[in-house]
Amino acid sequence: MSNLTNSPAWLALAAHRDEVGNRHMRELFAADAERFERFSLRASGLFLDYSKNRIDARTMDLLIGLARERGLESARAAMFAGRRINTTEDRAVLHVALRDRSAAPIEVDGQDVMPAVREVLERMGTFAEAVRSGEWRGYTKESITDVVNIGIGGSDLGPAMACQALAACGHERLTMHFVSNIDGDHLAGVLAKVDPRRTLFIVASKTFTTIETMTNAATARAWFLASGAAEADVAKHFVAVSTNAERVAAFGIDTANMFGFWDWVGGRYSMWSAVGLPIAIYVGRDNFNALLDGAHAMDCHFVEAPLDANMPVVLGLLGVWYRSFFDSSSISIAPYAQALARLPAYLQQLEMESNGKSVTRDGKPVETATCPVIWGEPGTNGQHAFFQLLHQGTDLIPVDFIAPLAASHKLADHHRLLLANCIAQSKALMVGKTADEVRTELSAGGLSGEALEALVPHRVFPGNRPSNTLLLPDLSPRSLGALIALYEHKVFVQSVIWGINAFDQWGVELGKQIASRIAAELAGDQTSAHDASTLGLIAAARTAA
Ligand code: G6Q
Repeated sequence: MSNLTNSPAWLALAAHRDEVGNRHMRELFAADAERFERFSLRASGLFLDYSKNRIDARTMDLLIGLARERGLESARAAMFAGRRINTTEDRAVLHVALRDRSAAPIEVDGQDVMPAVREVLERMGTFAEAVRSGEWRGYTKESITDVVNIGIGGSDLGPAMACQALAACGHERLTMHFVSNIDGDHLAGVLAKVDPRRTLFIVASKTFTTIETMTNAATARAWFLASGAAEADVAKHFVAVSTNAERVAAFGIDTANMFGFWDWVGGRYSMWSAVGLPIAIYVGRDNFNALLDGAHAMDCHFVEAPLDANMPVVLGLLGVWYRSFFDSSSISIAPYAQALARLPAYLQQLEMESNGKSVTRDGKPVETATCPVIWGEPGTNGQHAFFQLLHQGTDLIPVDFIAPLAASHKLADHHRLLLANCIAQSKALMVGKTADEVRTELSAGGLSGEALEALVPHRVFPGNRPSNTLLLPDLSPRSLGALIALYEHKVFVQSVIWGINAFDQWGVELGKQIASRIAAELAGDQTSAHDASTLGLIAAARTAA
């Protein structure tokens, strides 16, 4: 494969960028009555309007050409075929197998993984239904009312985000809690609210070595025993989700109460595995299956749809277009759904941990910028906070607007106003407001002369600010599954274009190693060689302790 930035497709895009990049979207819409139809797509129940982007038909042709030139189709085939595409960890990448609803085998090294996938899913479903029905009881024979998931990163963000998103179909008796931070305030806050006799702890850790999770789990276990329960009662209140049976047993959880998964499931791609147990408990087996169905439908679309009508491909390429050709260094995620409040944080990990890389798959420095910063807040809240910068700031920040068309609540009129705001923001970003429009508006308000002219520059909106709008029919498990799978594949598409490995995360290691050394040093009075700042901070922390 030729180098990215001197490949024919890249050079053509670079030349084309000036042509289309200098045109205003107002003009592009005026010149093409079909623009909305041309630049919108349906897939797996989702609707994507990408017409409010700084593109024309040729831009998309060139971007699709780039995807072909970079071998997207063969890379996609390699992932779905269970090849070890995560080369630095020598692992296959098969989160798609976790939600595969066909009867076809999926092999890793000649071994069909599907029987084990179905077996764990079946056990999860049975266990979830037992907790929901009240058949699973605590040591005083009471039903479970509170579920506390102890996990961090990939073992926390997916289930936490999904349980909040799907609260409308959550079990009435159950309250879900998620403890991730090693800051004792997090666990203490939850323990203060729950009754040990009616609480189920799920200790979720792929490795079962993560310091935050192991510390929180040990404290929760000690708290449970201190409440008057016996060792033998632990089995009724603690279950584990892990790939590491040995460590689970060593921690003191019976492996009969362990739900397994496999090294080919990356942490941030794991909510479809046993890591999704809190979701299955909260919304039930059928709804969890519907979540998997939605993701599988998106997988099929990603594999089957032509590249120019392929939603993850289009979304991924648009991201590359702004990152690489407009030097746009962040993307704002704006879910117009309070229940999706954790979605920006979830996507932050998915995108930034996957594609926040500076070397290519073969270890060479990347030739272009890679993953932008992902951030956001639910609308309409964001409008009253940072949207000012999106409209009139100096950076070009594309926005993904995400909205369910049907409300999950029955409150009159709220949803109409919510959707109106979502649509209005994408329009305002696109059309902006010209100086002449500002003048007309101000003079209609009675202003004239110097006073009017002094205000004009402040009230001009440049517009031409890009956005995608993703409409979900509703915030159902199926729609959520399709939405998350869409972003997973978007990330994969971008990694193929940039030539990086989206599935390792060596960047989180160094801090962990140094923290364990400093933790030991804070417990004693010896300090190893550090820089002056680190030594000073250790001394300050010792004083406080
Ligand atoms: C995800 C990352 C990371 C991981 C956590 C928790 O892709 O690898 O966020 O999920 O560090 O790891 P454990 O599940 O092993 O505790």
